[in-house]
Amino acid sequence: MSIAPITEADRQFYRDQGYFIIRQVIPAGLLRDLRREAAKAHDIAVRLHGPRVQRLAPLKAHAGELDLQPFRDFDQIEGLVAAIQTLLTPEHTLKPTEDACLLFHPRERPWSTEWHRDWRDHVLEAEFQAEIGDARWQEIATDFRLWNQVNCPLYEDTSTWYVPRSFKRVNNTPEEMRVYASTTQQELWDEDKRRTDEELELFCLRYCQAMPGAVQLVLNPGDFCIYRNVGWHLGNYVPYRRRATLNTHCFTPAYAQFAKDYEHMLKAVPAGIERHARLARGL
Ligand SMILES: O=C(O)CCC(=O)C(=O)O
Repeated sequence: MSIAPITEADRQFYRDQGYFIIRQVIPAGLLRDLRREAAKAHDIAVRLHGPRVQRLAPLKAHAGELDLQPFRDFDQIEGLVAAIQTLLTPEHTLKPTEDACLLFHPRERPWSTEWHRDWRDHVLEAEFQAEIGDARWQEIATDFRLWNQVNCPLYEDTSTWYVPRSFKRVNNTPEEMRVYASTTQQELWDEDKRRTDEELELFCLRYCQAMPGAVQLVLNPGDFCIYRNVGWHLGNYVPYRRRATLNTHCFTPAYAQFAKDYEHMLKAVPAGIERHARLARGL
């Protein structure tokens, strides 16, 4: 099995839309081994954080119970790094998968994350304006050395929704903000069971569909979807749709430097989306 060559049209698509799917990168034998370890990882995550846990990270923290070899083999898939470098830049590498995480379906009850744009939505506005500001953010958000998140599912996965091109905009549209503000993470999580499971499922789905221009990503086993995570996105989950999806990153030294330089700003936010995401992970 070989990975289809990346074309100039593919590069343009990613730069314009903010997402691209490299189809079927995982060979069958490796897919079998990853699925086996992912099933164990899900059991560990549920044991540690409960039946609605979203993720287990980093995988290597569970080396005692997981066989990490399939995740290391994933890093070495023939032609994968070359495809990433053609799509992005020659300085990109794949973050070691044992440092990354797996995303799971809930074993009980549907739920959804809020619509969010990573990083930008996780810092305080006043600090953001003082330290970065809109003009610099425009450069940062469209710097292709940064913000290349990956979802690579082991089973068909339609959980992720994305708003193409939104990563390029510093300011959200009023309609986007109206949808964002139409609910809260508490309501989408519904811990106190105000809705039946079906009501909650449809409520979350309506919230996904309400976002102008949003597309539901349809990923098949082994599809490697790269998306600019500073664009609007969310994850919407139901217990009947089995999910084990590698969630990782195409990495550069510039990204490591950015994370180091601005780490203090992320820590400044005690509430908001990031806190809810941690709650969902049981952390
Ligand atoms: O589940 C997904 O695909 C997206 C998850 C996400 O965006 C988050 O947890 O912040």
